[in-house]
Amino acid sequence: SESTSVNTDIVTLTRFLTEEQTKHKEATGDFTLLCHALQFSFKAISYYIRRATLVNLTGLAGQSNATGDDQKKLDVIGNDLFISAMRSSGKCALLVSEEEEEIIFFKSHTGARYAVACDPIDGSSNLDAGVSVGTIFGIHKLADDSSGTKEDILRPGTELLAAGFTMYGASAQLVITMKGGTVNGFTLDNSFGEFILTHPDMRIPKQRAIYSVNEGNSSYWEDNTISYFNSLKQPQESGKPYSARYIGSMVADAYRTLLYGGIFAYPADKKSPKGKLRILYECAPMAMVFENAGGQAVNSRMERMLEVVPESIHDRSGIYLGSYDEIEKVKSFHK
Ligand code: P6P
Repeated sequence: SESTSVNTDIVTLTRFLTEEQTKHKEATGDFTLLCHALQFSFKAISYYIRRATLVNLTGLAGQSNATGDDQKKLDVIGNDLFISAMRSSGKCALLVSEEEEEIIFFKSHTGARYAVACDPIDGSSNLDAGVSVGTIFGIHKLADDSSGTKEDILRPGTELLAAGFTMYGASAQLVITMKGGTVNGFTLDNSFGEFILTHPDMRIPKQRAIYSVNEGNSSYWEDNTISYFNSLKQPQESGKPYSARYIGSMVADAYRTLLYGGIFAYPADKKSPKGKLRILYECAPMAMVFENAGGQAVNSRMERMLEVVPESIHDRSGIYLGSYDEIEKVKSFHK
């Protein structure tokens, strides 16, 4: 009979997390349970994002959906789903969400040792255009003597236990990395309802002539920022200038940069001196993923992004994120 090569050794995220746990003999299993709640929230958000266009969520709510703006109610649904998943896990002591002005403390979770930061639906302004959006997350462990305070989350990215994102594109792609670990990509298989390991040990190419920045801000850029991007537009040793690729959804721009190489940037400028992107749930989690994949991430002062300490839970930073050699090139323009 014709042998059909069936992969019977399917690594689901559930199995991956269980195997990860066995690497830590002191593990209680709490982190694993927290990650199961995380993966549930990604599946639920993915489901609602796909349905939003079909059932016109706001329409069914009896509200006239005159403009795409109503579509952004998915921000609220995504946020509610995430909070609910963290609450029901019982393992999250506190949660910072892009959608919540204040920290959410789960007081009933006595014994919970984790602090989570997330942007439930990053890039939501693109939702009605059908552009890929995503959920970005970072997980910190509480200080040993703490029962969960703001100080537990206002930590540098070097202390993150895990970080990653899920991009809701043609399929839901989860990229996750643990402290000191590799970067692994999972694809949601809707027939199983499981995230399947499709991109083990992701490594970003050392260099690639692709740059990703909103040129619409260039009149606000500092001189060294202008010089750097202008240099990319000149023919390189290859004889060709860099290609420009900008989607305007960080998760989509970051995922392409991770796979193809190149550089993504949202520089601090005269209009936004502290930058636009948020440290806790955009810059730091992405910086951890890119460093663990062999890339780099720095702020507009060329400081290592993971060493930046946020001053407040919604603190912002300029960011350059990408291939190792591409960040070295940025640094050469910021001496
Ligand atoms: P701009 C989306 O609103 C977001 O927070 C990121 O996902 C994205 O990279 C950035 O802002 C886009 O900002 O100013 O280029 O529209």
